[in-house]
Amino acid sequence: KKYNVAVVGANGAVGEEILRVLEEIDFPLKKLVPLASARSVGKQVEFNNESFDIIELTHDVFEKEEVDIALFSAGGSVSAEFAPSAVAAGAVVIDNTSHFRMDPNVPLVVPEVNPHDIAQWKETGIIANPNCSTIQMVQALKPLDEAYDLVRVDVDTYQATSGAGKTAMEELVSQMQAFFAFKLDEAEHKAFNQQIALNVIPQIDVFTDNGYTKEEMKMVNETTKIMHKEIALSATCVRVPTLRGHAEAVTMTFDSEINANEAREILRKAPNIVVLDNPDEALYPMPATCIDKNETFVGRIRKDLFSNNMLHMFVVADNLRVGAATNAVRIAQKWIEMEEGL
Ligand code: 11C
Repeated sequence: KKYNVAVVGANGAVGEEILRVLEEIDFPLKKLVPLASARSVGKQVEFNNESFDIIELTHDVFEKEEVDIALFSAGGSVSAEFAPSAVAAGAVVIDNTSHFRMDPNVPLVVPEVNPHDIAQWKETGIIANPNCSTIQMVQALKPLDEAYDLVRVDVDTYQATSGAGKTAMEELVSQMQAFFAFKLDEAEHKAFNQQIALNVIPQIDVFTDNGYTKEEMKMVNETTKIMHKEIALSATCVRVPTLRGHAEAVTMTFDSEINANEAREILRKAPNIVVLDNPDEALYPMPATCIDKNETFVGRIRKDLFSNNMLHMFVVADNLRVGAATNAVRIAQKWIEMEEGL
């Protein structure tokens, strides 16, 4: 069977990446339906070397285009308003925004971690895609949890500007240009509340009452939901002046003693994980080496100096791919497998 697939926000940073992933893999696509707001009508997106006109996102477009699978990536308020129309038209919605993630009736899925949760889609018609920084982390945590029983995670992130969308990437580039013109002090910032060029900002999204940001609390709450386990987790999320690729320094505490070599082998065998870990050759993951890749890269795997139950690692993935587009498409593939009883 082949499927009509709508991409909502088709010309956004994540939407464009969804098109690239659909091109690269053998997806049973009947028709692509690129949707965006009225502002984008008149623009085109490229798919398989063809230009497709963007179609305006309306409540009845899903029925009219006979959409089977709707991948939403145009912001929480757009999902809130239009996902119910897609569901009413008979489509399954795979939502990239945070809007439905913590709804107990909506599954929150990373296919390498909790694929069976997809079956819950029937309750609402919606499957939520987690936050980018959560996805790459839980992919690496899951196999280690199975081996050693994870009890606590402390994570510091180094998140690229593309996490905040295309305008945020442009803001970094224009501030760098201003720097080379000796005008950085006059450069504007809108996407971030501080200068991002030649800086790091220890704030992503707004602060909540407990002193942690929303981004940090997403990592706490989403990890618990995806892993079906209360894991003590503390995050410090930091925006850095890169364009793509989120990096994370992750410290894990387990209920049993760990062995770093064994942990490295466990990660080597884990799905969609690539271990890059050879200090002698300065081999470790970095944002520059993960761009356009669909795998999550792990390195700097080492035991804690003071505790036998603690392990450290550095995890890097393309936030627009693994952290958004690739995960959404993998959910769609799993959903198809389940629907077709494969
Ligand atoms: C960032 N993680 O890097 C955010 C972007 O909940 O889907 C993703 C926000 C989300 O800014």
